[in-house]
Amino acid sequence: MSDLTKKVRYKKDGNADCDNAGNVYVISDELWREKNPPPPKLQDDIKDQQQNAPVYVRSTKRNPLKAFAVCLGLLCLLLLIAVIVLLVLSSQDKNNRIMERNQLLGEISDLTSERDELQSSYNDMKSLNRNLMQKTSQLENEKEHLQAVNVNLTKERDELQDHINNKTLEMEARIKTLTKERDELKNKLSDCDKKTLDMEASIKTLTEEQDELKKKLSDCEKTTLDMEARIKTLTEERDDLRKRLSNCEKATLDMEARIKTLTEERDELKKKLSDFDDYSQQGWVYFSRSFYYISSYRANWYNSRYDCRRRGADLLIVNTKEEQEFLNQYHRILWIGLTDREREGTWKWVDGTLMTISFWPSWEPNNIGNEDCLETKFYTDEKSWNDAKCGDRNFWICEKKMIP
Ligand SMILES: [Ca+2]
Ligand SMILES: [Ca+2]
Ligand SMILES: [Ca+2]
Repeated sequence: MSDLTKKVRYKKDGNADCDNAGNVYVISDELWREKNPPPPKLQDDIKDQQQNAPVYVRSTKRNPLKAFAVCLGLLCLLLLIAVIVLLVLSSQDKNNRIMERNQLLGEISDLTSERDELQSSYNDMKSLNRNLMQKTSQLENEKEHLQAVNVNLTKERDELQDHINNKTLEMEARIKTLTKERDELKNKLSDCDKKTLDMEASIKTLTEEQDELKKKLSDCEKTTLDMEARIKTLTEERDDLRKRLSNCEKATLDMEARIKTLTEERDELKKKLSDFDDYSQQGWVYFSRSFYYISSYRANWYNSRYDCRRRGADLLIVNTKEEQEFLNQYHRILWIGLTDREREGTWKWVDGTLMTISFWPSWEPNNIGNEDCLETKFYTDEKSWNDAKCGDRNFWICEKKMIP
């Protein structure tokens, strides 16, 4: 078998064409069958196949050209197999030896190159080994350092783990607290939402009330403006009425004062009228706003004045030339109300006023024997006055001034 395989490989390596290669496999199969006959069952099958062959012969007989071509091919195949067998048989030994030598040389060359490669690899391995040793030493140092670091890290890890555990507990407690607070906040938020809704409703209600109040306020302001205008008008009317009232009151007061004055004047006139009646009935004479009374007997100046005062009057005071002429009409020596008893030469009327108008004759007053009271001794002349002694007895004339 191995020989046959070699033969076949040689043919493949010898650049034989594909048809020849197929023939080689057929020949090798036949040769293999010669050395290894099939079992009886298989031989029977082959015989059966050979017995079934006439089926194809019978079919070729139906096509003469095809049968001829098959026969020709078979003949060529047989010839080619014979040539190849001869060539193989003649050059097989020589080629085998050359091939074996070449194979040996190639193997030697391969081994040499493999040795060189192994040597190089060995050197590389040695270098690598040194490097590995150094690396190992470094790695051991690093390992020790890493172990120390590992210890520290383990310690730190434990501490961190404890810290984490503590923190975890704290965080859990805090989370619990926060959860509780969150629930409370949720409840508060819910209450707040409810309150917010209530407040929104309240705000809406208040807004509506505010709008309503604004409207009322606007109406009120309008009403207020109207009222203010009306108040202004009423105030003006009031001021006018006050002014009129003030004027009226003033006029009333004036009228009252005037009425009072008139009443007083009326009462005074009534009294005067009554006095007129009384003085007229008592024999008094009216002249130029005064009543005059002439005594019916004689008396000194003092008693004469006393009598006048008793009658509600006083001795006559000469105020005008007309009154002096009226006085002289009686053609009597009469006491009148002029005296210098208080200070000699200073003549005063009985009402205390100084003498301003006088009707002395050129030789009077002479004050002979201390003459201090005035009498109308020279009644026939306008200048009828004479100073006489107050104790002398004369008629006298009283004056009651009725109208100032
Ligand atoms: Ca008089
Ligand atoms: Ca005198
Ligand atoms: Ca005299």
